[in-house]
Amino acid sequence: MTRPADEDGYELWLRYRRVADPELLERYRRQFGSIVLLGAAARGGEASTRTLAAAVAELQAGLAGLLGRTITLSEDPSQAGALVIGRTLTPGFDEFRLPRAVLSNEAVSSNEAVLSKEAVAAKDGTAAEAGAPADPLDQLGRDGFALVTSTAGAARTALVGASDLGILYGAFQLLRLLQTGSDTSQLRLASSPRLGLRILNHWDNLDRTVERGYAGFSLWDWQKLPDYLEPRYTDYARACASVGINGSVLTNVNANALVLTDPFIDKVGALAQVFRPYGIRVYLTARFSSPIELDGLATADPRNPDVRDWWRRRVDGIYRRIPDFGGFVVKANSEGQPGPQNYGRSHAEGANLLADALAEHGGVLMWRAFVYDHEVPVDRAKQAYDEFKPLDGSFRRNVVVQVKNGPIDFQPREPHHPLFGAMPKTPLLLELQLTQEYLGCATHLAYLAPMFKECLDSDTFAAGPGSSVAKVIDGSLHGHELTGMCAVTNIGSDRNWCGHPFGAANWYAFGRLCWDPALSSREIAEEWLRMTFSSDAGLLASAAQIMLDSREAVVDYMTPLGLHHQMAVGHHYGPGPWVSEGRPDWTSVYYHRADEQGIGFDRTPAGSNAVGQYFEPLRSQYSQLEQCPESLLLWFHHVAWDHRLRSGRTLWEELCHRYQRGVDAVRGFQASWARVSAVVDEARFRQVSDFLRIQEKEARWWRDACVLYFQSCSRRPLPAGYEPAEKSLAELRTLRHYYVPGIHNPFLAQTPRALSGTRSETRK
Ligand code: GCW
Repeated sequence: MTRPADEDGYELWLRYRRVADPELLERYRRQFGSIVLLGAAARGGEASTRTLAAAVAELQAGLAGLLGRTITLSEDPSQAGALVIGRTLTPGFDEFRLPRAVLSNEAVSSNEAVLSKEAVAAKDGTAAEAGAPADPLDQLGRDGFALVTSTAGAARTALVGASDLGILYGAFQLLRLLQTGSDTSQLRLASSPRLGLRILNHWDNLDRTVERGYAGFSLWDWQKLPDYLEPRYTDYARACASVGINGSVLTNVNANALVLTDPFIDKVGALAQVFRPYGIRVYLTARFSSPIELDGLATADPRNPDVRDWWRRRVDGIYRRIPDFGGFVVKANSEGQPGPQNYGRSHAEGANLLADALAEHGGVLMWRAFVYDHEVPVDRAKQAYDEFKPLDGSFRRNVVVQVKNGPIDFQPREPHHPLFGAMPKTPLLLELQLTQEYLGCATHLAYLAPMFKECLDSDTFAAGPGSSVAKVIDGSLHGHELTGMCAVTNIGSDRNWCGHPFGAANWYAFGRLCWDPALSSREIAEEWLRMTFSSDAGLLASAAQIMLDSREAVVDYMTPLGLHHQMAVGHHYGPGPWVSEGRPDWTSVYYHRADEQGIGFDRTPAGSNAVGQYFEPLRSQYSQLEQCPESLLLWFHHVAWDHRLRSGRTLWEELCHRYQRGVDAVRGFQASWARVSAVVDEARFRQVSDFLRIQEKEARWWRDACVLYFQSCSRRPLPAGYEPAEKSLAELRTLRHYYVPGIHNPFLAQTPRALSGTRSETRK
């Protein structure tokens, strides 16, 4: 077998290479010979809307690649091999009707689109009174689709969408089935997204730097917008739509008010125009002090009538230019950002100010719960809950509170955020981070679906057992219509989009999980691998296992047993367990609390009592040393070095063991990856190999820095078999990093000589 030709990763998972298996190719060719648009979908034989045109173009390009032949538009739906496309209830679909039994199966009902009126009516049993059509396809919700093979007449396939966007999503699903070599001969598939808001957050600055971005610069070329539209914008939209993503927040939550001015809104409008056919709305971050900064108002106090008026006028102006503008995300009174508390007002008052301005246009306001104040002398992990829980019920209907997966900050492992389940009257949006700020930036292979699933599947016990985070955010637990999930992207101007050739798997997994949080990490990994590399059995076995083990490996070599926030200051690149200067909750010692007796943050009732923010039985389970999951041990407990763990090892021995295990896991990835060299093109193979080498080196760096530092507290010998460190603790502590992207690096402004005296920095 010849090695595949080099690829640069630009095509992501939409490569559409020819189906390799000759029999399958033949079957697919027979099944998909022409495309027929039915009813309103067609206008003079052509797609009637830009969204349908995008669906047809994607199908034509995809099928041409996969099947190696041109698929033309035809007008004869009875012809064998027709792919018949239309909206639900279009005459002509009779032969494709799904039997009721199929439509009421698990797959469909668990996928109800929460925002759709039809789905809600069907769930309430009010469908008949509401006058909803009896056709079960109409229960697909706004974005749903069905793919069905004919049961009478010539062999054909129907792609039925609840809307044009549903058809586009169905087109991508059909292509995915072919790309993954699935059996399409008896299709009875109906699907719709479980979450309404499926949003990417770009932390992109207006100068095109990207906060915590490790894959180049921002995609948005503000200088050339709105006149020049890079083809890449369309490819971004295609990739997002292919996994159901329907929103893009273009700018950093550490916001610049300038983006709200007309010249920028024109640029934003040009992007919205490109994204619109793909069902992607644009959102912006709104800086709370904008009325002062842009128009010289004396205040940004939400109770001030001029301020209210300012926001209303500004929002009206945005909607005049972008009628389907999605809304705002706001980071307020957090890490130096302005907010309502500057005026003694609550987060709810701040959020409602902007929500009111957006409401009449149907806009959504996403208010972040990522707040903590170093003046407040309580455990940082408790602050968001303390601040937001009392506000439950005081937000406007178009507000969602955006909550990170865990209570600190996107660490390799955190327990779920205690706000999930604790605000029954407020829709909560789960915020994840795809960019690997705390998981090795773009050079470490870390497939994050297992981490996302860990949070989604966590039981909050808010309404008894079975109250998972997924049920909180899909609205089913507390009956909300606004539902969703968002993620800080890892996308940049790098040719392969995400820096690491495996980075795009996290983008892909995020979209797939928004669509269906019940998908497994393995299913998603295998889909992505088949589409991104190939369906070679050896590749799938090796690479899927690497992916599935990768996040746990990072946890092991960075922050095992519930440790957290141990990275270097500012850029967060590499270890810094010794960091102790500056504001306490930006230091590592604040979190690990290592001393001669032991290590870990006591969050039991005897300590900060953060456990008190969880529902029973979690509260008791986390409080008791013997019952607390070992993976979160040092998150909740300060544990003696000689305490015995389930392995029979002492805590000190187990800690060393896990650090070493993390390094060994990466070496295992290197060996597994080496085995796939024949079936992966050389360019991508080599990049992954090189990056794994970097990862192995940096895993050792993490291990040595942490173990040697903690040894200076534990004063215990290294367990037998532990690999000796290459550098001393003193050497490791003096390493300086000038090269880390993703932040304005304070070191770059200084010469090494000036730096020799530098011991603390101002950023966390
Ligand atoms: O993860 C932290 C990052 C900050 C970021 C902040 C946030 C945009 O270190 O760079 O700021 O979270 O989520 O607001």
